[in-house]
Amino acid sequence: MRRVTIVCPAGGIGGARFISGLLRHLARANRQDEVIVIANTADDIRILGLQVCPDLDTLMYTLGGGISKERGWGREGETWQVKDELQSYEFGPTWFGLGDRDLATHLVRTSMLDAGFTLTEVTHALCQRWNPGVTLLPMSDDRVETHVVVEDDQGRRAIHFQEWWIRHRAALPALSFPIIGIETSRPTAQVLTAIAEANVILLPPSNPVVSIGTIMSVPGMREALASATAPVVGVSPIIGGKPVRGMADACLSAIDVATTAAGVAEHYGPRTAGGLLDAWLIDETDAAAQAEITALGIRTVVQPTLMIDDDAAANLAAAALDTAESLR
Ligand code: FO1
Repeated sequence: MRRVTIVCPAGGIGGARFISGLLRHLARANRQDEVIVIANTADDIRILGLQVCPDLDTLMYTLGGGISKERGWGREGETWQVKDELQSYEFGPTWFGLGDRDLATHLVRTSMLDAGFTLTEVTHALCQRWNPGVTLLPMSDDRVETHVVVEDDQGRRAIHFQEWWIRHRAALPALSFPIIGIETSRPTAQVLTAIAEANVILLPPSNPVVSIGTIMSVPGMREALASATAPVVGVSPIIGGKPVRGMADACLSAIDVATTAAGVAEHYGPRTAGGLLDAWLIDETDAAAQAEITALGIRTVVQPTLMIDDDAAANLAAAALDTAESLR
């Protein structure tokens, strides 16, 4: 079988689990295909002088075997000496957990960025150690940051996405998600080439607003996807009206999108009308929505989408890949 190039725009935890399942499926089927991951970087935060890239690191650690399975982010076997020492100094945002092992990644990244390397070059260098089994590309080398406009007894203000996500557990109602720097950002040349040369494009069940949404907000990205020859198949991150993990519901309600498999499909839109999707995988729980989504012009496949274990993730990825290949 000819080598297939599979491109996955992805966020952190959900994206990493799906892509890990995809690699497992390809290995199981003894296929030598190439997987290129376009990672969201709008979650990034500069903290204590260090550039932290949560989605890039979650993908790199998960696919490279270093992830904390319990947390879904950060390193297995992590220690927190530096964090405790900072707390003793009452210094820095104590709500952001920087582990001792994880800090080394941020020190290497920040030093290389300060030396003038691009985030793409830095990510490539870090992956020399982790060997994630994919080509891991930041969506852009330009600095972009998702902030959240909230309103509470302190009045209306914008806080960094990570503060909203971690410190407030997304419980502060979000009024909007301004992405600082997005207007002047651009996809990297490597990202545009990957999309143009892809045979298949898969959208994992990542957060549709602050992961897939931010990737697609980079000027030129949606156009690149629209003009790609590859079919685009997405997986619903919503099952039975609830996000599988994380707090996508808080994000979706903030942009007036229904927290349903159909709502997200409509938000992404059919490719035939300038949207993202050729096909959409929904869980059996949401089978009743199949006709409604198909009527949008999006091929809809009912398939278990809960990645309860590695095999479930591999089966889901296989179904998405098979659906895409049936559309080629
Ligand atoms: N998530 C938390 O819930 N608490 C944390 O203290 C935390 C620290 C952290 C440090 C580095 C990193 O790469 C990720 C971290 N995350 C933490 C997860 C992160 O907020 C999320 O993975 C994404 O940004 C949301 O998709």
